Amino acid sequence: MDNIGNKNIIEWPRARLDFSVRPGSPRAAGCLVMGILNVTPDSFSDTGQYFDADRAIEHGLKMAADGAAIIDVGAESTRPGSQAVPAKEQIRRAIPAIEALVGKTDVPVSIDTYNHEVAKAAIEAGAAMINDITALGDERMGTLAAKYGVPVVLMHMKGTPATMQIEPKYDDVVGEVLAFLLNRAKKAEKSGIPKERIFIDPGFGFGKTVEHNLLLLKNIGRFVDSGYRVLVGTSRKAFIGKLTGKENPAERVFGTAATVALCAAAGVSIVRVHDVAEMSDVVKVVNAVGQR
Ligand code: HH2
Repeated sequence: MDNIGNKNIIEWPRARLDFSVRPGSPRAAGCLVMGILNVTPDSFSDTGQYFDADRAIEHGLKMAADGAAIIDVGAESTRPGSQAVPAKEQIRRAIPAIEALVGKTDVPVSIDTYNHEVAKAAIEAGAAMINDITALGDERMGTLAAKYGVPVVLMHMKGTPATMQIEPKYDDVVGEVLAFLLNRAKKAEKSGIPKERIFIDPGFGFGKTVEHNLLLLKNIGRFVDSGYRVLVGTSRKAFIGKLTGKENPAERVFGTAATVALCAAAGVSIVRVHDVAEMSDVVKVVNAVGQR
């Protein structure tokens, strides 16, 4: 990796992330866990469990206690076939949970949105990172991240959540997704976001068949080799259900663990998961092996 190779710690005005396997270790960079907090009535896995602000806050704090290095708050489901939620409603859902979590835990909070108004409100409420599934599809998002000095996650998606799973096609899924992400990452740098604050994410399940997801997972090392830090979100997704025969997302924990272990072993920096306690154990073991 160039530029970020020896930096196992990234710090910015609002927070810091330490990727060292052993704090202070100059050698190995390990994988961190991002916990998913969906303040939504209709997410594919949580299906409204944390729509109530108090329950969302309680769950966020539990994920922090279970080992999450970041809590990712989302106020709009982007499951296949879902419709967009207006910014005002996303703000109404997300801000109370963000404000409470920022006050009650040191674990940084990220906002999962592609809407710059929602991201701005979240940052003003104390969020420290932006997770954008459209990879700065709206350029105002890049300007915002640069202005506040917060890291961004740039994710690949083919189409929109409403249409993305209708026969997605690629000639070379790995090459095309990687080229798209590198292009967006360069744009992000041009808008003033330093390279070490950019994470790229292939977007598992976002306009991808089972075959596409498997090829991306098998070749995740190519994304790591790009020189940008990589974030991966496979947690409980449909392709894991198809491979294991588990229709209920809550039963996809072991399948998810396999993907998390593969990613951590390949040098992925962050895994975005529902099952924080379980996946923290997975990354602890893989990180310890990686340090040898
Ligand atoms: N996946 C989901 C949402 N946000 N962000 C990134 N960076 N990467 C992902 O893979 C990703 C994401 C979808 O999962 P979830 O939040 O559990 O479901 P829903 O969109 O139904 O709320």
